Formats: sequence, C-alpha cells, structure tokens
Amino acid sequence: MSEQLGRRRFLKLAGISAGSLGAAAALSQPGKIFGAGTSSDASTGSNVLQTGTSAEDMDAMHEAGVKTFLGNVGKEPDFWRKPMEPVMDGDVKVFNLVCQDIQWSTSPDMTFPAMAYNGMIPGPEIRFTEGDKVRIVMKNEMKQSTAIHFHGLLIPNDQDGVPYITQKPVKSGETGTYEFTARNPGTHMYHSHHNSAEQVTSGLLGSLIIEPKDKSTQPVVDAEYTFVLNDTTLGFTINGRQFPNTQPIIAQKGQKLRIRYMNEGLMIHPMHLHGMPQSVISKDGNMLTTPYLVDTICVAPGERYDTILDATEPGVWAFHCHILTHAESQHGMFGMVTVLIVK
Ligand SMILES: [Cu+2]
Repeated sequence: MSEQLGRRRFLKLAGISAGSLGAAAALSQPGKIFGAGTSSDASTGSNVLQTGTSAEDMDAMHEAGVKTFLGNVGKEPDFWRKPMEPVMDGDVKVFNLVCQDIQWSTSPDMTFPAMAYNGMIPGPEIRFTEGDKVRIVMKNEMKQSTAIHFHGLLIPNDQDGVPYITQKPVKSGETGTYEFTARNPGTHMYHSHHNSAEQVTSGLLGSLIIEPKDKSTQPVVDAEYTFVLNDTTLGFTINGRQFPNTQPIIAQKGQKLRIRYMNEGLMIHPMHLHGMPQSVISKDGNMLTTPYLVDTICVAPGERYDTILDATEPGVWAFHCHILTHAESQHGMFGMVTVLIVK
C-alpha cells in the first residue's frame, strides 16, 4: 500500500514539475520509483544475502548510482549526438575523420584504452541527404591499420571498405578517401572493417543517417534520439557511456519522438522502455509498410530500428537493456540504462 502511495506521489511530482529537477528529486528516492522489491519483513529479518552483501549495503549502492545519474543530467549535451558539419568542396560534402588511440572513460571510474574517430565514442554523427555527393576522408593516426565500412549503404563496390576484398588497409600514418553519391535513405552506420572485433568494440563506430529527398515519406517529430549500443571491450554502453553516466531523454507530454537504435556490439540487446510502447517504423534503414508496437526491441549486432514514441505517460521511466546482466548488479544499475522523463 505505502509503495503504491509513493508511486502515485512520485508520478504527480514528475508530471507537474516545471523542470527536470522535480522529477529528479523524486527519482532520487528509488524505492518509490522502481519499487524496492523487498517487503518490510525482509528488512527486519536476516538481511545478509547469500553473497555476503547486506540488503542495506546493496540498497545504498543502488541509491548512490541513481543519485550520480541525477547529478549528471544535462552535463553532457553531446551525449545525444548532433550531426557533424561537412566542409564543402564544390558540390561535394566532405567529412574529415581522424582515428586515434585514446583513453576513454565510460564512467569516471572506468577508463579503457580505446580507438576513436575525432576523439569521441561513438564517432561524430554523419548525416546527409539522398542524392548528395559525399567524400569521407579518414586519417589513420593509430598504431594499427584500419578501413571504414559504410554499413547499410548502397555504394560502389570499391568504396565498401573491406581490406583485401575491396581495398588495401589504411596503414598507420596514411589517409583513406571514400567517395560516393547517397542513394538509400535511412538509419545506417559506419565502422572499422579491419580487426573489427577489437576496433569496433574499442570505439571505431558511429551513426550514418541519410535523409530522404522527399521528406513527406517521414513522420513529423518533435525530437530525435540515436542509441548506439556497444559491448565487450568498453563494457555495456549507450553512446559510449555506462549508467550512471548516460543521459536521459527529456520530453514534454504529448511530444512525438523518433528513436534510432543501432547495435555495433557483439551481443544482442533487447532495449525495454517502461511506461509506454513504441511503434517500429523502419528496419535496417527500410521504412516498414506496416509499423508494429513494441515495449522491447531486440537489436542484434549490425541491426538498426527506428521507432516513434508518443510521450503520453508522465513520469520517469526506466529505459534499459533487458539482458539484466547488461544493466544491473548487486552494486546497482550500470551499463545499458537510462530513463525517459515525460514532463
Ligand atoms: Cu544488452
């Protein structure tokens, strides 16, 4: 009963608050939001769990993670990537990339040797329009050779970016150039196709979106968000970060959002949003003739899905991979977790 009351009070807070801070304050009481999951009897009885961590310690670690997440809201404006500005060379849109060996922190206490395009993981979002002439220039400043593959694009074979099948690898210190005209609109990706199990999971990945020339084929939305999922070398990440260093999606009630999911990792990630369904409108860049509703969207390596989310339900809604070992441990939530805040 008291938990029900807490939830109701929380929803009121999240719905009424003018800023995200109101919702944030409520979210900092995780027992009221996600449900503590333990009865009051459990907390008065033996509270040492099988693993040796007390229930109190476990709860405290969970709470601390959520508080850290809240403290970080708005602190990384580029978490949801904005498109990179091309340089024009006549009528060609030129995108310059530099790949480097870097150190990357998925959260403050998790820093890894990594590989990045333009110093960021994922790399900058590359976005252009169907019919555009495009050149992508990639300078390799890493120790290893590399090459870029444009995943999902209809492209001349010799621009496909696979060493020894369509090109020589771009060696350390060399520059590789790719040139093509954008043909198939949709949600695509770019990534290394050389020693890729190491290079892609280390960070050589990014979203590549081709806008259709005819915008009337697209749903009108208030905002767009792209989830680049990755795993293995840098842990379980959304846009290069692990919870509690991910950022929320913040929407006003009644807004329509487009969410693009892409999986650059080596494992499947069923992304689950609490509170309201999403309509799947596109698979691998191809618009579906019959959209369908889901609350969990299983994104396999290499796949892309676009969904439309009608933000109808006020509150703070957990949004996470439902392979729970990618999202939560005894120490609290981690990895592929964020929230949707509907104000
Ligand atoms: Cu997962």
